[in-house]
Amino acid sequence: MSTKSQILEILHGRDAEYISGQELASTLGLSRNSIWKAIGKLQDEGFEIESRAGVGYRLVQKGDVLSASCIRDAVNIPCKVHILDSVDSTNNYAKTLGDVTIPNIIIANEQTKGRGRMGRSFYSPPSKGLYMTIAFCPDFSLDKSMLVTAVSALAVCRAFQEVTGLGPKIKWVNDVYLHGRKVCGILTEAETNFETGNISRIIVGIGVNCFEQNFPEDIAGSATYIKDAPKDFNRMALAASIVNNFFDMLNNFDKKKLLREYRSRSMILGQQILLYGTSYSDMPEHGGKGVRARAIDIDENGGLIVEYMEGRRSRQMETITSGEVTIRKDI
Ligand code: BT5
Repeated sequence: MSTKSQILEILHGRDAEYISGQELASTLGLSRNSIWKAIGKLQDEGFEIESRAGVGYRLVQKGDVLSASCIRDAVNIPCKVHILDSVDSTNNYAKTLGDVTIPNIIIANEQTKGRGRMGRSFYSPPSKGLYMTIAFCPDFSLDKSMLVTAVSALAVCRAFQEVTGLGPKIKWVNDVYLHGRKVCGILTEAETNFETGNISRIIVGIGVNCFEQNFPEDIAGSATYIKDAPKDFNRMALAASIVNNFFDMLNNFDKKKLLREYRSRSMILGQQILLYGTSYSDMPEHGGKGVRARAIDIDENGGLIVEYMEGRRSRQMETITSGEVTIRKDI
């Protein structure tokens, strides 16, 4: 954990009480000058830290601090929490960790190379979103692993409901939408043990736009943030709720119930859609035109059952397990 994160964590834990520079310095084994510099950086980043000569420092507004101990306290399972100021990608970081026999939760204030699926990027500016990875060793079958992305999307929806009162929708397979725009993307990755053929580690990356209002041009028309959140909304509460809901669903796995909820949260079922493949030229951003189809149902492994509406497979049904879907706007 960086000095800044450690200081924030200590100040956060002290509520609004002052703590002297000397105490911070000896707790962290640093010089008072290093503490002073780190506090200055935090103030530049917008944290309201008051400093009073001869008394010390205090966090005026608890606001949106990311604190490992607070998250650990709010999470219902034993886990290890890593808070990072900045990282290329929390999913990449998760892959460098040794032992994840207890789940590891990695949260960064910023990602410099946030990743989406199929080589795409995920815009992750500092202090504006929740960029989190849950890394764990699954003790379950492949069957259940196939539904991890669906479980993650549902965990995000439930957490939104709990923390903000908002009811987002899921766009198959891994996007969460608010008011018709993307507010969250999920990237699920797995590492396999080649000797046993089992999945040795599951890495679930979740990116939520919390406060960003000025998106880059390419996503300005399709992305959104949590506009109508309560005043005391903060990323830690959302993170803890996502983690709790995620493990609650996996530990009390009820496939039927889960799929029922997934279907009820789906924004595409019954809709006319365009279906894109996963090869470079099929992707919409590279000129792929997509195939017209109707979204019929979600199958028991989380696959999307579609009925084609054009081409040689017109009127035929198929279950899609990967790819990209958009809702048709031309009808
Ligand atoms: C995703 O991929 O949406 C998965 C995003 C996963 C992000 C998390 S953050 C923590 C963890 N660490 C990582 O490095 N990644 C995970 P996909 O469905 O392929 O969508 C990517 C597309 O969404 C991009 O090509 C853009 O069009 C759009 N996009 C990028 N950034 C966005 C944002 N912040 N909000 C909404 N849309 C965005």
